[in-house]
Amino acid sequence: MNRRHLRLLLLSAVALLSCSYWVALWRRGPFRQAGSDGSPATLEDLIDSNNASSIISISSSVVSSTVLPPCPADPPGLVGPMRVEFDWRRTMEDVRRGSSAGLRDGGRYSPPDCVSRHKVAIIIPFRDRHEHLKHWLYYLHPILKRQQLDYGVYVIHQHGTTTFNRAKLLNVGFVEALKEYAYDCFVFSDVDLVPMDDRNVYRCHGEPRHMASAMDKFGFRLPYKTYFGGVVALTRAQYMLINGFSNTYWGWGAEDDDMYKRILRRKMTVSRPDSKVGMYKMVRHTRDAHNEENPHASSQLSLTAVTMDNDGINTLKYTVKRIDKDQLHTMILVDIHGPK
Ligand SMILES: [Mn+2]
Repeated sequence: MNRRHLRLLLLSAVALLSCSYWVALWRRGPFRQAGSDGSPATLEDLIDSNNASSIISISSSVVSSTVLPPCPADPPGLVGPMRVEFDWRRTMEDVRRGSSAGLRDGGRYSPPDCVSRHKVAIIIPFRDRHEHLKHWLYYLHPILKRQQLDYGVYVIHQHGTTTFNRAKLLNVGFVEALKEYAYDCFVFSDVDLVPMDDRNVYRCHGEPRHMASAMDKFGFRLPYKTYFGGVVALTRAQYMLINGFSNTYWGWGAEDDDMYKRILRRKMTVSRPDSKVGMYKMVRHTRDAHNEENPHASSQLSLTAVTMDNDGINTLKYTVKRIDKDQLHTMILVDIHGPK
């Protein structure tokens, strides 16, 4: 069998797999998750070995026939509880030295020795918090690598000085990340939150995940039972089911409560790590300028059920001003058309 035959054989196998995947998806309905209804998780394994980039790598590296195995379900290199100190003498050079190994341009990474089970875009809403971003990058890149994720870091930088809109920036990040790669999971994280236990894996689950379940500023527990702030993870399908997040919460507060209400409204629940694994340390800071408390929050929040279908990913409008690819992250400067 010569090289061309082998290639043909491999390509047809891949085509067959992708056909059966779409048929299986069609039979399940658009928003069902593999495995969540008790069925075997083999569909997810198929999806992992079935994306565009692995097709390319199979056909181009067939001579050496080094097809990577899937990564283990439990990443073997995790260390558990970690000490987190925000050392103000830390420089960006320290961060690059400690964190850039194995990273591709734009803060992209995939494990060198196995095919990750999770394609994760990490979306960080941002304005004028470079000091915090430095700490975040310093701690998170090594953690995310140990977690064997196929990931990218997207910093969504709100242009101008109009009122901050966290949830709308997260919507922008979702769309912009998908333009680059077929991510299946999205972790939406504040820039000042660093996990204190790497068993809190930055991946998605069968239900939307609230990851920051024990922040230091709330005494390492939830401030209230329905809290959904700080760091959350949703699959692409979960996110689409709730029409993304609201675009209309200008200023501080309640946009995360709106997310929670959307999730309940779509008959999903929220899962969380326990209060040990879910521990987070927040960089101490004062309230930012141009992020005053949203005076309309409570009236907006009382209307989520009626507004959510017409306020979200289907009504999102913004203008990208520039995209910068650093080795540690992709920075997207965006005009989100704030109120005058
Ligand atoms: Mn904060």
